[in-house]
Amino acid sequence: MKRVLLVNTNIEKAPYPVPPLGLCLLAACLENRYEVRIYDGVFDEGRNLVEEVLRFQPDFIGFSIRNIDDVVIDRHLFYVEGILERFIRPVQAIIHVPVILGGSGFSIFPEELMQLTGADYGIIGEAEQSLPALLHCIETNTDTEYIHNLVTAQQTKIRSHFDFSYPTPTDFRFSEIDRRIDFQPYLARGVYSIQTKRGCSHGCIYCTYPLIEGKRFRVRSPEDIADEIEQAHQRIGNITFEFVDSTFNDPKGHAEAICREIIHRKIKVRLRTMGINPGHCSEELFELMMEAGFAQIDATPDSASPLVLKNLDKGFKLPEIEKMAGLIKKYNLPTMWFFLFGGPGEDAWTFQETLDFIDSYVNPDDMVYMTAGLRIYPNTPLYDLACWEGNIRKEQSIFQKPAYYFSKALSKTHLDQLIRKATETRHNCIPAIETAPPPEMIKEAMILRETEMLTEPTFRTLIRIRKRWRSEGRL
Ligand code: B12
Ligand code: SF4
Repeated sequence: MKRVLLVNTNIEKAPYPVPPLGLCLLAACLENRYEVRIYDGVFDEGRNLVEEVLRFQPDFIGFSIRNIDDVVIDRHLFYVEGILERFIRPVQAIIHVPVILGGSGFSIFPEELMQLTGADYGIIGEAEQSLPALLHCIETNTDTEYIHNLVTAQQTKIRSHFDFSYPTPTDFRFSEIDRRIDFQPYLARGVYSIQTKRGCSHGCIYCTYPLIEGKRFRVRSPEDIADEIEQAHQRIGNITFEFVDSTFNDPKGHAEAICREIIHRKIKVRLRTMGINPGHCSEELFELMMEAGFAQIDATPDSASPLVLKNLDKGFKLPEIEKMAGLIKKYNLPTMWFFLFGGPGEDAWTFQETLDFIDSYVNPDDMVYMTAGLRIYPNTPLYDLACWEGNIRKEQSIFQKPAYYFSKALSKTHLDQLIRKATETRHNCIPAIETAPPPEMIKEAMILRETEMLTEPTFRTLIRIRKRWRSEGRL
């Protein structure tokens, strides 16, 4: 049996360490035909990778590139240099086997990463079918031309030629993350990631998700999802299960069906999810989510200004966000809100519209992250708009030096001032750059949680400490 080593090059541990779900799913697809091993770089950070390669002697090596940068304009962490230094270069120096790239970051910037790394192959988007097909072609020395979304060192095709429609149903397997990597370090701060579908058929102008996962929803059955959660829960015990879908409650009825299956089986787990679409929120959804075990959600309306929502092409309107906020309050479901300021048409007035919404509708116990500027990604409508408005030039690279979109009517400086002022007077509102609280605050939160045996999400404990520090003049 030939050997495949899959390397997770992500060492980011904020806001918390995320296990390499995609690599585990690929390992599940390959393991019948290959001896597969995953090297997880999150905690080891590349220190023992060379040793692992020498021991395992792989025939193929796949590197997963998840994050390119942190999307925080005033901090700008560029991860790629570290990925080259810690992972790719040391391996290329000791072994000459086909090197394959993939992952969500890679899927956004394939040409740049192929050139920079000198990799032999890359697969854009999901790879459950393409990766086994590629390995087979390499082994049998047959033509790779028909492999879905493949790039090669010789032919880093123009991205617009790629197909994001994914016509065939996805071959969803159980990731069994805890069996494939050392899951111990994740038990303290981590989560068990679950994907219930792929793709997003909405068209928010800045968003890369439809480019990475495809432009239509492809869902798993609720039974399959519940099976996966049930089995992982039996193996691991107390861990939070987190849904990593683009939006959890899309398409309509999907989230409700998953909750019903979990309730029906009496699975007692702690759940949380990113992306709740205000468009599909109902009393029934919230009731089911509470009963199924949701302990936290992320609400990402981006704006509460009717004009900006329309210009971002969010596909929902202010009354739907107000309804969602009402349900969040009614069910007291801990929520992290995310607002993205500076989009097309944003000005001081629209900024105030969103602030008014926060003041009137958001539970003050919930966290609100305020981001200034929208990261411009290739192949998005925002990219075209930014070129047209002269914000960026077509020949300009936005890979290593990311470009951010700011509305013509509100400069970055002015927007920063508005955000600073808004966050100074609201203890639960935080500028995006401060996503990691000061270490002393985290320490205090941990002590408080332990002594008072708190089970609320940590952000709620942090909000209370922030409020106190503010009143004591420590913040
Ligand atoms: C869920 C998510 C989060 C969650 C993670 C929760 C969790 N439990 O995992 C949270 C909110 C915490 C988060 C945080 C961050 N995220 Co995030 N996140 C995502 C999201 C939506 C899905 C990731 C995921 O799990 N996908 C499901 C798995 C199954 O897919 P996958 O890993 O991509 O794997 C498939 C393919 O990519 C491929 N593949 C993967 N590896 C390999 C390797 C080889 C060799 C091959 C051939 C193929 C291959 O095959 C796999 C199976 O089909 C993506 C966007 C997206 N739609 O991809 C952004 C995304 C990855 N995040 C992004 C960023 C920037 C971040 C943060 C840095 C933001 C911040 N400043 O906090 C942090 C970093 C956190 C960390 N510790 O790394 C960016 C990265 C792009 C960039 N600019 O760098 C993305 C792409 C979103 C975007 N802006 O476009 N994130
Ligand atoms: S709904 Fe979310 S995932 Fe879908 S396009 Fe809009 S921002 Fe992206």
